Amino acid sequence: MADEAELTADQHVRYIVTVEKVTSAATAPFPPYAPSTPPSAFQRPLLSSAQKKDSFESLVMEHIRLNGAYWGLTTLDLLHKLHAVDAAEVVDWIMSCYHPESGGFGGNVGHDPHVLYTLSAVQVLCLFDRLDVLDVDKVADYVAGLQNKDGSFSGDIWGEVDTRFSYIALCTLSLLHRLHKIDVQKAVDFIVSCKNLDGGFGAMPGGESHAGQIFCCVGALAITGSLHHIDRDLLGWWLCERQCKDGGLNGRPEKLADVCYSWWVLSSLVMIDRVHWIDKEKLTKFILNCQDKENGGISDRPDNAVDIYHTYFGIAGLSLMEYPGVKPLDPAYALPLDVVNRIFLKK
Ligand code: GRG
Repeated sequence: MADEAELTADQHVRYIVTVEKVTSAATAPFPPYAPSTPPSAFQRPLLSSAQKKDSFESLVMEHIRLNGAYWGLTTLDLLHKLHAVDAAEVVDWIMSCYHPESGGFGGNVGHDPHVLYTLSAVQVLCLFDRLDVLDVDKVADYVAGLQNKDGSFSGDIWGEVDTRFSYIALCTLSLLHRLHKIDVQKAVDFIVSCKNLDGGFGAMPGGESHAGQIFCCVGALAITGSLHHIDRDLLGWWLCERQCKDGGLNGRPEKLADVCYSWWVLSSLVMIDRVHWIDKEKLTKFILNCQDKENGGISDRPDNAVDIYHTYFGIAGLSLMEYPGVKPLDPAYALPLDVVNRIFLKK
């Protein structure tokens, strides 16, 4: 059975479009920053079923709706189906999550700003080539203002520090061509201070190596041209040991495989040029076996419930393994390569 598995792309597109509409219907009806714009079709319930609006997925996505938009829309683009949504409506909705006073974006309409959602907003605008709607310096100042004296970044005004936020800040500022607004050397020094003896990286100095944090640190070092701080063989060995007997990848030793690590681990391996150390055929089969072939979507492990996060990272993993019909993704910016090229060639 595993040998015959194929990517059921059409079903995934249908699933994503449905989730996008259902979860957007669950958002607040009157966005505070767009008084002159009536609620768009992207914000209106497009499915008549009230049950759908109260679906488990739409409820758990409520506070991270902007992340969900990034996962779903990037997947559509990877599958050459970004035109399945109305770009103007999406951009309107993204901007209804913007806080003009701070320059940051919230996870949903009326939610507090945080760098996590600010990067997703910028990434989605990049997908649609609509960075022109932003006050770029205001957004960049918001992100730059979160850098701490030691070079680390907080996620928002409440001050939590994590290498995730270092990556997010560097990625956002680079996409906006505003890296000069921060102390890049200090940002790099902080990331290097989170490197462990096993070659991996944690959330802060002394934190356990974890594939998600490794992606963030390797991505941040790639964006700043600082990959020379990495022992590629040592880290490559730790990362390729993440492949389990079932072919899937885990995030750290003794843990179960999960489709999302197909992205966190593989993208890191691509950036340090060690992706050939993974058994791609076994990993491809693992991902394909996590599909709901009838209703679309991909789950963390075979036979579990699908969600938009695992659907994106499963297809992102296939993209990094050059699966036919899936666009190539940039491993550092987590955006389709053509989008990244457009941003940096345009300047
Ligand atoms: C633009 C792709 C992109 C990312 C933005 C938010 C972020 C930057 C990166 C998150 C990196 C990260 C920490 C990913 C790991 C997510 C995850 C599955 C955590 C689960 O951790 P545990 O301990 O699970 O619950 P394990 O698998 O270790 O049992």
